[in-house]
Amino acid sequence: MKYALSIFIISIALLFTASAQNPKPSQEQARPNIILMMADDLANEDLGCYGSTRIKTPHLDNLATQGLKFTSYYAGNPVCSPSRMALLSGSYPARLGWQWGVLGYGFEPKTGMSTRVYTMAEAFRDAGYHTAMSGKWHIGDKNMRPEKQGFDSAYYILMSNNQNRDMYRDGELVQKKWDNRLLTETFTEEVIRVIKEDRDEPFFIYVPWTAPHFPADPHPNWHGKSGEDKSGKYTDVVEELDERIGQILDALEDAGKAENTIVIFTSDNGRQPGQEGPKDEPDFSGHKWQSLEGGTRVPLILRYPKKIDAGKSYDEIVAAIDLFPTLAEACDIDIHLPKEAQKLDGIGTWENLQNLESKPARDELLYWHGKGEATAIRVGDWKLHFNYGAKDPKDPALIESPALYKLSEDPKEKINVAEQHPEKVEELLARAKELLTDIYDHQLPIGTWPEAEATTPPLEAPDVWGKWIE
Ligand SMILES: [Ca+2]
Repeated sequence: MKYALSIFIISIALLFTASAQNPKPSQEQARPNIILMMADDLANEDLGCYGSTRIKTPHLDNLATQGLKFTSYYAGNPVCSPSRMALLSGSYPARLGWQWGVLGYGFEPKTGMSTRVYTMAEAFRDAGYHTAMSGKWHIGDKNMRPEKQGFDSAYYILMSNNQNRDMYRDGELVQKKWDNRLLTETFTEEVIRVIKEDRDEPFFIYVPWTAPHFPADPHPNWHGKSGEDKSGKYTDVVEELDERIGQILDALEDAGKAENTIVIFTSDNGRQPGQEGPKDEPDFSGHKWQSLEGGTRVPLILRYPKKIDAGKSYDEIVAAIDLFPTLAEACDIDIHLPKEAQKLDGIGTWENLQNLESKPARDELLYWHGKGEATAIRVGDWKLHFNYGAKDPKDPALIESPALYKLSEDPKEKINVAEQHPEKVEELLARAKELLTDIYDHQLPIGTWPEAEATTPPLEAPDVWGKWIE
């Protein structure tokens, strides 16, 4: 007994000595913080570093010179709600029961992303991170709000800035009838508040901006500032967004946290049709709601001074679904998916980003338009539209047979080479069917409100793979 007591006392003494010798890790030693920012409906042609000559985005251009600029990054879907589901779940939205549209438009409002989904925020929270969000949610109300999906603190609007006027903090209504002109400012203030907090644990901040989603209502300090006439409001809104991002980066610097923070900026889908923006020639055909490249191929900039070389470009395929496993790898987090959770489609690509010459982790991707089944697949440089053409089911220009494009030579998808490459068509169709069969076999039902009937049964096979796959 006396011996055991001595051992106990010695152990306690050693424990205290050890903790005195190993104070809490400084920001330099700790796991990296994350700031994951995502604009709403912002396209490549809106940023100077992606070729805009009309909109001035010096802070994002500077971020690109300090970090890595992606040229083949794909948002999770060409419309808001499923794009966000993909980002936070690491899975194709069809795997989570999504069928079409955005919450409040085509997507039944009493449904959303199931709480069975193990989100990126939950993984970071479970790994000891402080998780925060500031911005637009749009993937479920009631039991599917951010505070139920892994965020320790959440300051948000529930749907798009044209759909609702209430602001929430951690589930409590804190403002009715907010001013659309001030949203970017108020979400910025919240991000800076979290950055300044004195915490032992690292942070993961998700910032889904409402800008530049329509209506474009410039902040009073920016209204008319760009000097653009017809497209002026849109330009003013994007230029304010750039300036706010500069303020966030300054706050990081002032807090001494810039070196050890992974900063990401991206968009949830391409340009809104009809949104009056400057007329720089876009890199790609198509826009929001379409599976042409312009629907989902959007900017992504990643800065992490400690591990990622500055001023380079990464041209291999990376998708929104990859960010969950990739950021987990970057932060040394093992993702422990609960048994009832989703199957991940994302592929960790952190090694590739540190060694740009390495074999890419991903070389294929499925595409959806915003209104229904899967429509296309990319494998390497080839893209096959196999369902409803590139647009939507009501479009008069429906393709009558699968259409094949070689993206390096034809990024605007103008020259269908299916007849010249029938073997490629067969190969990509077969691969699409394989991937879609797996999605059909391993899907979660869509989430529903507590009192709501589960209105959407799991998808049937034709819902998932559509017209050209038998
Ligand atoms: Ca959007």
